[in-house]
This record gives sequence, structure tokens and C-alpha cells, in this order.
Amino acid sequence: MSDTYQHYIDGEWTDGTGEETFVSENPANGDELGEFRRGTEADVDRAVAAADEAFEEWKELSHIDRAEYLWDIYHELKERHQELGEVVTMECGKEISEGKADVTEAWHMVEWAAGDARHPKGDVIPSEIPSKDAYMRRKPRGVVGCITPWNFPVAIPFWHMAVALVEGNTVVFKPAEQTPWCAQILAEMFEDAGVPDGVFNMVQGFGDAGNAIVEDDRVDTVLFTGSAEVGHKIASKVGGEPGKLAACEMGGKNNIIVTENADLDTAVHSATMSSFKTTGQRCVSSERIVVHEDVYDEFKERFVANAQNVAVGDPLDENTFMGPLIEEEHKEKVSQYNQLAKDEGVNVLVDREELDDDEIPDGHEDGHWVGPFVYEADPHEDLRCTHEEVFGPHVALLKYSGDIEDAVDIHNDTDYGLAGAIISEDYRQINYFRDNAEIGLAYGNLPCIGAEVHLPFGGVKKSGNGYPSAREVIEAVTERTAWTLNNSKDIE
Ligand code: TXE
Repeated sequence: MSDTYQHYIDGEWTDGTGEETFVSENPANGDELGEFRRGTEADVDRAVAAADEAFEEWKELSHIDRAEYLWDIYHELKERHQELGEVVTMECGKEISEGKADVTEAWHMVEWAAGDARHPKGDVIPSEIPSKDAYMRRKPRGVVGCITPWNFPVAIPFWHMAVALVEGNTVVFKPAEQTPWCAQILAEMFEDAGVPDGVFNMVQGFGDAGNAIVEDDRVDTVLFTGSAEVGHKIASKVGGEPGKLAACEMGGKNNIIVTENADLDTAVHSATMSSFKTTGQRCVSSERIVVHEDVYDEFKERFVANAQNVAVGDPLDENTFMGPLIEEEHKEKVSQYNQLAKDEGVNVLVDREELDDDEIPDGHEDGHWVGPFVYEADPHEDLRCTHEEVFGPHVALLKYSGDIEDAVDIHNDTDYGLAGAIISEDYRQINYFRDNAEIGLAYGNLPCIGAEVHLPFGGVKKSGNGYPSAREVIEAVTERTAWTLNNSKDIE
């Protein structure tokens, strides 16, 4: 083992071919957490070759035999819950209950996928001709490239990989450059579980390594979660190659609608959780709260009070509600959007962008700190701040005066379509929202904050194509064969 953490390719730890390394930093205090090899195109080439070769034997195992390896990983995730949760928190800055929840979500996904191995997939589709039998079988596609972001550094890799592996594919995993330590631990778990060489490969690194996966002809499916910009590039590259598939889940500019009859306790709680948890860095975080004029003043008063009071601080402290942003570059982006909102003439209600000195814990002066930024704006004005994804605790209150149709029109007036919620006591309004909101994930009387692992997780419009996660990922990682058998001597 060298001084720096390595790639895991074909069952071996390796420095790879590149000279460069990179450092993982704790976003709460700037501490260096470890040094990692930076993967090259040649490293990806080797990883894909190993995955391609390993596929021939892996695909011959039964679903149940493949799932056995995942059960070992499931147990290790549970045993190392606290330790890995702390690593998540140290590396991506979300507070400790969220760090641990990331690990819980990972084992739920593994449990679901490994348990589902007991349900072989296929459909009987009776032939139109009585003497024939017909049915549909699923087969693995081959090598699956998994390119993942930093905000759920344990859960999202398993969203991508668990079903893909159980279905018989092999994997090349390129984790986010901000969270290589989490990825290192995941790779150790695959090694400890004795997963056959080449079935799981990990190349640490940046976008160039991700791009090498996308451009490799031997990669049959690319699963991506990350920014809209990169996701669109991947979808258009892969879309030009017949026989290759990409399922991409990108961000959103998500809304919560609060109607005139809403339970305001639920509304204020939902908006607070959805806007500020993970410091607004979830793809399902809400940056637009669309509130009916009849309840606007009361909602505003209570939400603003929460935004003034949420505890920003050391993410390892259990009393912290919001940790830091992931990196300085991202803090600058959030700060620019806060300034843009002011330049666009909104009415600022809360501006905690610069925290007071006593809010920053001792020894954490180098963290990437921001607090909530909340403003009110006209929902019918075409402002950039209310239409572009910020990915931070930057929230617009948008007052509406008409009926549910007007609220949903405002909701749909962004290029994105990932997630949204309605808080209402009227089932007709709820049903209207369910049927007309242009989103992949819709919530009624709940915070817009996550989803049960087996539900399809993805969006429409600029937010994605396909589902790189959970049950629906099966469409991207399997081929279908329509089988017809003639039981008669006559050939029709
Ligand atoms: O994402 P990137 P970043 C959004 C959010 C955030 C922005 C940027 O708005 O501010 O994206 O975040 C790899 N070919 N979300 O920079 O760049 C990269 O190395 C192939 C929303 O983290 O998309 C990493 O592994 N791969 C999102 C992964 O793609 C490439 C969560 C994501 O990086 C590549 C995170 C390329 N050309 C950010 N360039 C969500 N849906 O929750 C980069 N990568």
C-alpha cells in the first residue's frame, strides 16, 4: 500500500498510471482527511477491461448467489454505522444525524436489492396463437458505469450499484472527487465481502475519469447523479450511440405549495426541513415556497423565525441543524445568487450569509459557512434567482392569490421537474397537484426531502432522463428478450 489511497481495479489496490494525487478536505474546518490517487483514462480503460472480462462468469451465477455478497456488505454497513456516518459528516459536512441516515439509506437499498433476488424478473405475455408459449426474460446488459455526486456519498453509489450487481452486471464506480474517503470504505467492503475480481472496480478522480467511462465503447449503461450541466452532456453523448443507455438524475428548482386551508404547523415544518437540511444541498431541497395570500402573513412570520433561528455549526455536534457548504467555490456560487436576488430587486427577509463570529465553532474558522437567505418575490416575474438552481439555503417566498390551478402554474414555471410538495387539507387540491405538477417526485402533506428507497427516483424536464436508482434502475441495467416457443408441428 502506498502513502496515498489507491484505486481498486480487478480485485487489487493500485496506484494506477497517473502521477497526480488530490486531497479530501473537511468542509467544516479545512482539515485534510486523506490523499488519493487521481484516476486517468488509462486507469478507467483497465477497470472497464476487468469489468468486461468478469461479466462472463458473474452473469452465470444465480441472482441469489450474487445477492449473498451484498448481504455481507449489508451487515458491514450496519456494523460500521456510527463510524461511516461520521466519515460522511467529516467529508461532506452534513450534520451527524444526516451522515448516519446516508448509511442507513445505503443498507436499506442493499437489503431491498438483495431481498429482491428472490423474485426473478420476467413476464408471461401469452401468445395470440394457442399452440405457442411466449414470455419475456431479462438479462444483464454488461458493464455499468456509476458516476456519483458528493451529497449522498454512501447511499447514491448503492442506488446505482445494488440492483445492477444483483441483476448480473459488473461495475466501474467513479465517486465524487469531494468524497473519496467514503468511496474508499465502500471499496474495502466489496473486498471484504469477497466479491470476485473485476465485478466491482473503483477509479478515484475527477470529471475526466467520469468522461472516460462515458466514452468507453465497452460500457453498456451509464448511471449518473449530479449537475444538470454534466448530466445533459452525458445523455447527449450516450444518446448518439445505439445500444448504449444512460439514466441521469440531476437537480431541481423545487417548490412547496401551501394552500389557503393548509395546516400551517405541517407547512412551516416541511418548508424548514426541505429548505435547510443538508444546507439546501439536496436535489429535492425546496428553493421556492408558493403560499396562498390568505395564510401568507402567518406562514411568513413563522418560517422567517425558523430561518433566523436554525442552528448552524459543527456538523458532528448533535444539536446542529445545518453544517457548512461543501467547498469554497460552492460558497461563492451561493453568495453570488444571494447578491443576484438583491440586484433583481427582491424583498430580503433573512440574510444570514455572513455568520456572526460566535456562531462559528472554535477551530472551524476555515469552514465554508453560510446561513439561510430568505426573500419574497413576484412569482410572475422572470427572475434568475427564482428560476435557477442555487443548491444552498436560498429560499424565495412566492405569494399567489388564485386557486390551485394558479399555484400549479407557478410551480411548473421552471425548466426543472424533480420534486415538489403540496400542503393542503383539500383532497381535490392535492389530487390536482398530483396530476398536473410537472415532477417525478410528488409529496402531499410531507416535507419534500427524500423518498423510500424502492420508489422510482428521478425527474422530468431538465431534471433527468430515466431512473438511476432503486427499482426502476432495472430498466437501464437489463435487456429484455421476448421468447416464443412453438408447441405444434405447424409453423405459422
Ligand atoms: O456536480 P458534477 P458537482 C448540482 C448542484 C451543484 C452542481 C455542481 O447544483 O451545485 O450540481 O456539483 C463527475 N463526464 N448537483 O460539481 O460536476 C464528477 O466527477 C462524466 C446536484 O458536484 O455534475 C462527479 O463524480 N462525469 C446533484 C459527478 O460527475 C463527470 C448532486 C457529479 O459532478 C464530468 C450534486 C464529465 N464531463 C450536485 N464532469 C443532485 N442531483 O443531488 C464531472 N463529472
